Amino acid sequence: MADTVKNNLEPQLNRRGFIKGCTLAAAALGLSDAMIPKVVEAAATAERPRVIWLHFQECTGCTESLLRASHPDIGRLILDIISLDYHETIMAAAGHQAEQNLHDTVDNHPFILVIEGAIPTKDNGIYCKIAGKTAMDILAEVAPKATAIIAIGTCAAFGGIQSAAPNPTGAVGVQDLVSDTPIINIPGCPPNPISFLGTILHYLTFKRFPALDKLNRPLFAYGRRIHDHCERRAHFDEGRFVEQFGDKFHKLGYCLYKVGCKGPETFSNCPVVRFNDVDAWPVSVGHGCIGCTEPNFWDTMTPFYERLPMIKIPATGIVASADKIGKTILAATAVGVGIHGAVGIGRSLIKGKKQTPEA
Ligand code: FSX
Ligand code: SF4
Ligand code: F3S
Repeated sequence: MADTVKNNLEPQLNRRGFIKGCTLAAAALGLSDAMIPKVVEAAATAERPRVIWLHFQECTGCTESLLRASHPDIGRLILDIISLDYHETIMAAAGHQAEQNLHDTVDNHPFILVIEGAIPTKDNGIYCKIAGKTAMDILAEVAPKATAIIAIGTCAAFGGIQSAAPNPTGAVGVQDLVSDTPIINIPGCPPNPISFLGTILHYLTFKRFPALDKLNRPLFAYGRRIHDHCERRAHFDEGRFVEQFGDKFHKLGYCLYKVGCKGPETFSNCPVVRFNDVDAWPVSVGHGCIGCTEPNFWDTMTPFYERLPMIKIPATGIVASADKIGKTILAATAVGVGIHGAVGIGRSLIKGKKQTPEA
């Protein structure tokens, strides 16, 4: 059996890249510089956890962004610190040999299960089959034997685009079908690779998974709203908005709220960790956040280019349309601003189904 999936990606990281990747992940985890040697040591010396990676209903963007990112240190580091025993996209094995690899690990070793993609449940799950079995059956067979499940991407976490109305295949996220195995959700469509890497490195360094929110998302990556650490926030607070894409306010870098930014309702670290080696994120390049880390965002965050309808100022009871946002109304309070969409995204944050290991 292959200890690690043979693949045709780039060669292993050199020492400099290894340390750089660990340092980036440690920063994303919110660890102090003093902890970096401990993270590096854990990554270098720990027994590599076996990982089974299953693909169901998805676009494979999660894998592509993770392993072929324009930040090669991150993708290579992930492959260096885990033993990837089964991964349909990059493994060289095929057919019966691939199935044998899967069953050898599942039946004989502890392993972390990574799920990418939603699971269709309608008509007994016939809309996604691999090796003659439905995704539902494969999940039911493999999930109970896993140490923990990492649901990578919004599809695996919450159903994603497959579950958007009218959800023709009855697609759901992993946590709707699995109840007895700890689940860590790493949503995003696709998610930032650093959030996955940080989760694995936390597990290697501290022997436990990071603390989670009520939606089973690691708090280090999903603990704060986009809006609360956005570089355009000063424009929002001063009532300076882009009115339409391409206008003079867009060129001046004003707030994108009126052209649909869902940052006020979205929990993610995008403005801080940014993406790839170009150090950009959607809002920094002039596009609003579409809320891709939140459950049901294809339904609840659309239309993507229309603003959230109402703004509430906590402690004052003031609720106003975006047109009235500005110095005058914000001067009424020093406690901050909450945005409330018509669809109750905020409410969904208190409806988590289960808790998994805490830090
Ligand atoms: Fe889903 Fe992953 Fe969106 Fe795609 O494969 S989270 S469709 S970008 O990337 O599962
Ligand atoms: Fe940033 Fe969007 Fe909030 Fe404006 S509405 S400050 S662009 S997150
Ligand atoms: Fe997604 Fe919004 Fe970040 S769209 S990538 S959560 S900025």
